[in-house]
Amino acid sequence: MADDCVFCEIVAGRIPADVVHETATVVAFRDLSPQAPLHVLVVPREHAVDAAELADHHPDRLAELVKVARDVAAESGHESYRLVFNTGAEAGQSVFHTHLHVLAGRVLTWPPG
Ligand code: DGP
Repeated sequence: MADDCVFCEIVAGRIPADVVHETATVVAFRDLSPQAPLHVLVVPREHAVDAAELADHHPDRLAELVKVARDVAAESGHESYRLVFNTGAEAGQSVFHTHLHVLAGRVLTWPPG
């Protein structure tokens, strides 16, 4: 657990969140600022600053994030969904605890902004 990490606090249950799916190693909860009808963040319980660090230390966890994302989308009735890891401040990362965005429920354009 890292000091001053909001997602570590959510995983620990010290900050409330709308949790939609949990496993022994992963938690999925609704984004505070949804950008689509379904916008969920899937996070590992252990702290890693980004997806690459998680891949270095817990490569199996990356696959679990994707599988939970698929299950969350399916549970909401979505076959199509977008998965995003913003990595680094210039790419839009604002919380430095690995999180996979799951977006669905509207037409998603490309390229992203
Ligand atoms: P990113 O910009 O890729 O680091 O995404 C961080 C997301 O986290 C952003 O969409 C807003 C969301 N967020 C930040 N703080 C909280 C919080 O306390 N609770 C929830 N549910 N989401 C949060």
